[in-house]
Amino acid sequence: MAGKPPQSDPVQDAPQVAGPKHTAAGLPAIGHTLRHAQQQMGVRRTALTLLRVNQKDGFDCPGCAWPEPEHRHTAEFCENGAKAVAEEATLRRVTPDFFAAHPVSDLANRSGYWLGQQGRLTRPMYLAEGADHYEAVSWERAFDIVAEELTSLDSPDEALFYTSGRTSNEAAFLYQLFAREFGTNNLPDCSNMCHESSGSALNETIGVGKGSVLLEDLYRADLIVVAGQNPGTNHPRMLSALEKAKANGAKIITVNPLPEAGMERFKNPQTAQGMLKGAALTDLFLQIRIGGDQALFRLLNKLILETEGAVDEAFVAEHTHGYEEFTEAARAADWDETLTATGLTRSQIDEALRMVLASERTIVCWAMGLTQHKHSVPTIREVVNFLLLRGNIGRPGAGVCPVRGHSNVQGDRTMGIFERPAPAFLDALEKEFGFAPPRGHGYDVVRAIRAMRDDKAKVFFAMGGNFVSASPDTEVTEAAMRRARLTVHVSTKLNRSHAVTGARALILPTLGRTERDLQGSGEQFVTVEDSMGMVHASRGRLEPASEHLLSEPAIVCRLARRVLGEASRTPWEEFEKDYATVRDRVARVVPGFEDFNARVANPAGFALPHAPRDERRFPTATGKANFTAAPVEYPRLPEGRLLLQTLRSHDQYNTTIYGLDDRYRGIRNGRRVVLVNPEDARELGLADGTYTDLVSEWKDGVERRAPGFRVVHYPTARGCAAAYYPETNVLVPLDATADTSNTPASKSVVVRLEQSGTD
Ligand SMILES: Nc1nc2c(c(=O)[nH]1)N[C@H]1C(S)=C(S)[C@@H](COP(=O)(O)OP(=O)(O)OC[C@H]3O[C@@H](n4cnc5c(=O)[nH]c(N)nc54)[C@H](O)[C@@H]3O)O[C@H]1N2
Ligand SMILES: Nc1nc2c(c(=O)[nH]1)N[C@H]1C(S)=C(S)[C@@H](COP(=O)(O)OP(=O)(O)OC[C@H]3O[C@@H](n4cnc5c(=O)[nH]c(N)nc54)[C@H](O)[C@@H]3O)O[C@H]1N2
Ligand SMILES: [Mo]
Repeated sequence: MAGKPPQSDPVQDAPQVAGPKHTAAGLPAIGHTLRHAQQQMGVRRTALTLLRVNQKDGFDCPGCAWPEPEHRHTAEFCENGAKAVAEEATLRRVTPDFFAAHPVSDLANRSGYWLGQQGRLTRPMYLAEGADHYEAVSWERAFDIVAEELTSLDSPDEALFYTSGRTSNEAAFLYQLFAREFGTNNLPDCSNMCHESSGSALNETIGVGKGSVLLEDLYRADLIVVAGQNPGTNHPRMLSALEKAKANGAKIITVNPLPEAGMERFKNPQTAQGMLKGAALTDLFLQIRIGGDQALFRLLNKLILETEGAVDEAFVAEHTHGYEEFTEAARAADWDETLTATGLTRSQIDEALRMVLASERTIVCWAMGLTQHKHSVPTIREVVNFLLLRGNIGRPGAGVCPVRGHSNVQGDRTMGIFERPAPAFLDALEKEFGFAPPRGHGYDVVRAIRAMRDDKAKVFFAMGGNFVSASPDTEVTEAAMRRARLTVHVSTKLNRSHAVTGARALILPTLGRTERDLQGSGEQFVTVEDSMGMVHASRGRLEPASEHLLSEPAIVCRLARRVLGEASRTPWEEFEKDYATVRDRVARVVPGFEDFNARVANPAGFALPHAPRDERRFPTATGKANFTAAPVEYPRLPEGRLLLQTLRSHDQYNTTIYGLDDRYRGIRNGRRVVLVNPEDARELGLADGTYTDLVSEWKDGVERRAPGFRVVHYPTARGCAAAYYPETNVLVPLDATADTSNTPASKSVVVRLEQSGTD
């Protein structure tokens, strides 16, 4: 008996299913782009705005962190970039009248989609203790409220300063400076939930927590492995780069439990030929079981070791450490166990090996499919082992390529948004600004939630993002947020974090990337760093959504003056007036930013130094690139259970829902779907179209339930299931995190499917 979807969601969630598509982008994508953009912005504004995305004198696309090609087309059409822009440049507005009409209790019952559709925030809004309506307040009053709460804490460590990844370098630098002058390293950020595992693994093994390839390297590679990533939806411009790499002779191996449209076929909307034919990007598709990647790479490493002449011995001898221990572990890799862990066949792995051995220059790209598991850090370390074996780091056309998410998430970390800052960074801050920064480690996202839950943190301040929806274990997180004294969100759009609040709450509306930023010294630009460590300027041109908006740097500077007062010797007023003065300080504090202002004047921007890439120097504890030898792990499933990954549809940007379709996966008009392999579904007795509850099972014995998901028979790997985030965050236990990086394991949740209404 099929149950019914819950009626509580005001959005009519009635999924229709047509089966997966094989081709991504092309003309239909352009059509969708324009339709979506015009609904939000109108025709004229659409044309003017989209023409400025990623142009030399324009703004950086607020979508993903994929780098710009050197020769930028006018409007390099990217459907999802355009949606991100339209979402921000929309003409819809949320005014004080809106809040008068909608009490918070009402907002808390709305879907994230509905909240986002209301438009741009226009005024600072305050929710007083016990009140049910936000009311407009002046900026002065808003800063007074934050100051009142911050200065009455028993310790600065009772405050949390979260950052999402759209924040510019300038705002991020000021924000961490303020938090540290205030006295805490509690700077959790979205990266904790995202590529933290990559940073942890790369820092330890190659000494730099960032990718080691530039765009040119992709064009020169012989082999590109794309593992745990869905570029057709999340990094569409990457497909053009892969297409170019292929034209230059590269082969591509895709490792994914799902066949994802863009990797199968890609129609490049920039070229007439690409439009007509569409290229198959993937040469070998390894449809892996969720969490099987470490086992796969371990076995490939064993096979490389067993092949005469396959190891780059000169590189290994000169540049690496830990080879003996690693080879011992790798030689013990077992075929049978690997086939079980990966669900692959022997001939597929043999074929992969042939391609690996035929390649002199190999790049491995990855995203959330590798970073959000319990054993993510050892998995990424195994990828590093794989590349080191054949000397594939610090050589043109080769290297590690973690593909970042938010457009400036990498830059924010470079600017010091980190709960565990390096002592050298704090020394530099101390020297430049003449205060003693706190030295103890702060809370990351998961620890911040626990701290609020346990009343150890009482003020939550967010520079962007949507903390309650993005975080794991929604019910736990929401209860934790509600315990706070004050929650503050610097935001462009309304989201659930504005409705699930502390005793008091503030919404501080801010300028987006697309908007003109006028300060005392004139029009400002900001800077961002992409996934490949290129830094460049971003300049908004649109009229701000409201005359009451302040820029993120201005908000931080005014707040800092109000909270820190005379005690701070930092020239906050000057920083607010002229962002170039902020960049002058960054230049003196952050290595690689020497002459920042002069260099960023070059429209192409500049590359940050990367010792392993540039000079095969590995600034690790051993002074060499480290091989590692962790035991192989993979998820083991109890009978009748599936391993659920929580992922993005084609119509969302993280917690921002653009629409209810996932075109490439053939799903329309609904998000409460769970994709299940037809064989598994048959064994579980779940016909396509059945409504089920997803129930997550974790060792704490707590039952976490997401009701009313329509089963969709879908060609995912056996034993695996997929459903969208954030609807399924309720299923991810707070304590289920990656070892070392503490990233929520949102790609490996053990679930059982119960027919809705049966129990
Ligand atoms: N349009 C759009 N663009 C975005 C975003 C967005 O929401 N919308 N989000 C941005 C952000 S913050 C990020 S971090 C990135 C996210 O970019 P992605 O990492 O591409 O995002 P996900 O949707 O989480 O997709 C995870 C992919 O990994 C695969 N996968 C899952 N588990 C495994 C596994 O165990 N092994 C392997 N090999 N594969 C696995 C899934 O099938 C899926 O293809 O995109 C950024 N860009
Ligand atoms: N289950 C599960 N959970 C996940 C993931 C997953 O794959 N599965 N992915 C994780 C990942 S990779 C990430 S990065 C996090 C994302 O976590 P967050 O970064 O916290 O979430 P977003 O949805 O990107 O934030 C959207 C909000 O940011 C605000 N915003 C947009 N632009 C701006 C701006 O320019 N300035 C300011 N101040 N605010 C702005 C808007 O108000 C909008 O509502 O979620 C994580 N959570
Ligand atoms: Mo992310």
